[in-house]
Formats: sequence, C-alpha cells, structure tokens
Amino acid sequence: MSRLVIVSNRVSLPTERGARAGGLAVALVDAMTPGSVWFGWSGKRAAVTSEAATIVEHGGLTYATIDLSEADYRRYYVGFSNAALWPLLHYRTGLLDFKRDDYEGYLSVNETFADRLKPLLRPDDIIWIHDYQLLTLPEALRRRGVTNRIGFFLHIPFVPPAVLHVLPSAAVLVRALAAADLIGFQTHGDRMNFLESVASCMGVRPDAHHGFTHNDHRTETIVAPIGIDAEGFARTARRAAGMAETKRLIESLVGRALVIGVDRLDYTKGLPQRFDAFGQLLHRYPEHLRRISLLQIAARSREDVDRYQSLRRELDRKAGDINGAYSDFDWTPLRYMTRTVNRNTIAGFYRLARIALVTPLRDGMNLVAKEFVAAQDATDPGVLVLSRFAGAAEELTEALIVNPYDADAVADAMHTGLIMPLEERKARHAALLAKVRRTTAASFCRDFLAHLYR
Ligand code: ADQ
Repeated sequence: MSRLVIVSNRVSLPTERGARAGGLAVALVDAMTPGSVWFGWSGKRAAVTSEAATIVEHGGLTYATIDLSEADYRRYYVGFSNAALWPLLHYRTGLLDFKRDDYEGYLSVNETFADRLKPLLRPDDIIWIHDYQLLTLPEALRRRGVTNRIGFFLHIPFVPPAVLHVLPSAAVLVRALAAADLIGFQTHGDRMNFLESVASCMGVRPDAHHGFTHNDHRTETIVAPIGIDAEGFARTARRAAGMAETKRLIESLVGRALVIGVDRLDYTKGLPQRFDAFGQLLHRYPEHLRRISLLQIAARSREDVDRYQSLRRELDRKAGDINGAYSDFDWTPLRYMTRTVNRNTIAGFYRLARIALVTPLRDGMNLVAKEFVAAQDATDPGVLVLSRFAGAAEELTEALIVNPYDADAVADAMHTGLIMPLEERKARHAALLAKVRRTTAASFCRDFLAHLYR
C-alpha cells in the first residue's frame, strides 16, 4: 500500500497544546492513517528558513516541518496568501493588496517546500496538497522530477475568470496548479469557475468528465464537500451538557433563548452585517427584547494582517452601539468574545442554542453549520440560519437560507426561527442531520483518496 504524504501550509504537531480554530486541522485528523507523513510549516519563525525538515514520529505518523524566515513569512504568508489570494478567492477584489515582492516570496516558498519535501519522498508515495497557500507546489515538484500521483484540495472558493484576472499573474498560478493529477473543490460552482479559468488562462476546454489535458498531462477534477465526524461531535455535545461551562451559560441566560455565532474573526464571515441584522431584529420585532441573547464567539486570527485589526475595531463599535441602545440593567442583548473556546465547550453551547447564525459573505464550506446540526437534541432542535454564499448551502437546503447582505432578511429569518413550531424544527433538522452524517470528514478523505489512488 502506498504511503500518504499530506502537505499543508501549517502542520499541527501532536505536541502542541490548546484548541486551534480552523477547519483544515480539524478535518484532516481522519485522513491520517498509520504510516502517513504530514509535511509543512511548523508555525515558527526563525533567523533563516530551514535547510531540511525536522522529523517527529508520533502515534505511527511522521510529522515533517520547516521553520520560515521572517521575510518568507511576511511575503508568502501574511502578504500574498492572506492579503492577496484570500480576499481574491472570496470575491473581495476591493481588499486585494497585491505586491510583486510578496508574489515572488510566495513562489519562492513554494519552491522551498518542494526542495525540502523531495528527499523525503518514496517512488510510490501519494501526495495530497492542501489549500491556497500552495497553488504552485504541484508544478514545483514536477520540475524536480517528482512523478508521483499528486492531488490538491482547495478548501476555499474559486472565482470566475473575470474576478481571477484582477490578480496579476493569475494565469501562472492556474498553470502551476494544473500539474496536479487531481484537483478537488468544495462545490460544483467552484469547480465550474476553475474549469472556466483553465479555459481562459491555458486555452484548454474541459472534457465530458470535467478533466482536461495539456502538454500530454491529464488533470482530473472532483467535487468533494468536506464534513465533520458527525457521530463523534454529537457525542461530545451530549456529554458537554454536564460541563461546568454549560451550566454557567444556562444560569446566565435565565430562561432566555440563545442565538449563537462561532467564527474565526475574519472579514469573510460577515460579522458586521450579522450584528446589523441582530440590531434590526431587536428594532423590528420588539417581542424578542429581553427574551433572547446573541453569543458571538469570534476567535482572533491573522492579527498580522492590517485588515483584521480594523475589522476588530468595527465590531467593537457595533457591539457597543447595539448594547448601548437596547441593554437593560439585567439584560445584555449581545455578548461578544474574541478568544478561542475549546471545541468540547462549543459543542455544548451549540446544543443549547435556539438559533445558529452562519452568515458568511463567502465561505468554501463552513464547518460550523455542520457542527451545529450534529450537536442538536433531535427532540427539540435549534434552527440554522445559513448564508447562500457558504459552500454548505449547496447541500444544507433545509436551513433557513439567507442573503447575508440583507439585514432585514436575516432579521426575518431569525424571527422565523424563534417562533418556528417544534414539528417544523424537527423535520428540518432530521433532513439536515441525514446530510451531515452522509458527507463526513472520513467520507471526504475516502472519496478524495479513492480518486487519487486510481
Ligand atoms: P475556516 O475559515 O477556519 O476554514 P470553518 O469551516 O467554519 O472555517 O471551520 C472552523 C473550525 O474552527 C470549526 O471546526 C469551528 O468549530 C472552529 N472554530 C471557529 N471559530 C472558533 C472559535 N471562536 N473558537 C474555537 N473554535 C472555533 C476553511 C474554509 C472553510 C472550510 C474549512 C474546511 O474557510 O470554508 O469549511 O476550511 O475545509
């Protein structure tokens, strides 16, 4: 049996403590069968970028990591990955901060990844590369003579050519990515956008199987929506009912309905718009005043990118405005916290919630939507309010689907959720749960690897 070599920007070492926000780390745990290798950045910045990977063996797995120099970190990670590709691939061309120097840093770190990975490879290894930080790695490996099967999965959306071409050098990235044998996307829409971009950047049309051939190399594409360990998460949520934190939250609510939001603090998650919608709910449906509480947990992330700091200030101001306008001496409508909360604790909070607000402006999938569904008590489930721009909306059609830019529509959906009869809540939840159980983290890995091992 071939070894699986997973490559991602960041490797979570088993020795690292504490909960980490972020979908990738959570989903990949299931792909790592004994004997697998996980290669990537250690998360550490050093005086110089490592000359060779540091190897740690743990629990039958091999972790191979490199440190990055401060300059590489700034140009590759903070600069091109997070200030150019991230906004672009979330359709936020207005936030695109392109610098030629960052772009060159990105290409160069992808080359470094290829250099440090190559000596670790065996001829029959299967390589699975993850996400937008490593778009040019497939070609960098091929140029070094690597002929192994290479798969690539994009966790975030892909944009149509008209948006893609806003980024200078976009065609270089598309061509380099096409050196993979298999490219996976979260939704049909993302794959279609990619294939149109291939046509526009490389002049190659897809065949009937959504693949294409260029210079005698065939690239296949698949749609493989990512999921969670639904059974495991449901167990965690049930167990969390007895935890001290859950009890404290229940006591603090004094019988009020809980509305919950859980996100990384990121401008793609639509948090300012969500706060506006909550303000509209309180303004237009005064029957909910003093009867509900919104708990927004927003884990700080990427604080080195300027845009994230201004987002924080904007949210502080909006939260202050809402609480200033509506609070009573014994009621705070909006509780807003910006730290990471343990996943077990969050599971218990989801189960308590009457409504979850998952309203990103654009999201590859959004695992919070699936976690919320899995965590519910099927005899008295909460209601999911879901943005049509989350990848999850392609599957989770029984949620209350909203346009997150329309504060009034989101307020209406919250109201609908709050007054929804038990029978309708149960029917919607049963349909959603069946879907969340069908496409799990394990089935995602199985599907992708079944295509790649062929
Ligand atoms: P993310 O943008 O990080 O992931 P998401 O899919 O919602 O978004 O995953 C976040 C994970 O982190 C969830 O497991 C959630 O429970 C956890 N998390 C979020 N906020 C947290 C907080 N405040 N405290 C603690 N934990 C928190 C990227 C893409 C997504 C895609 C995933 C997986 O942007 O679209 O679904 O990868 O492919």
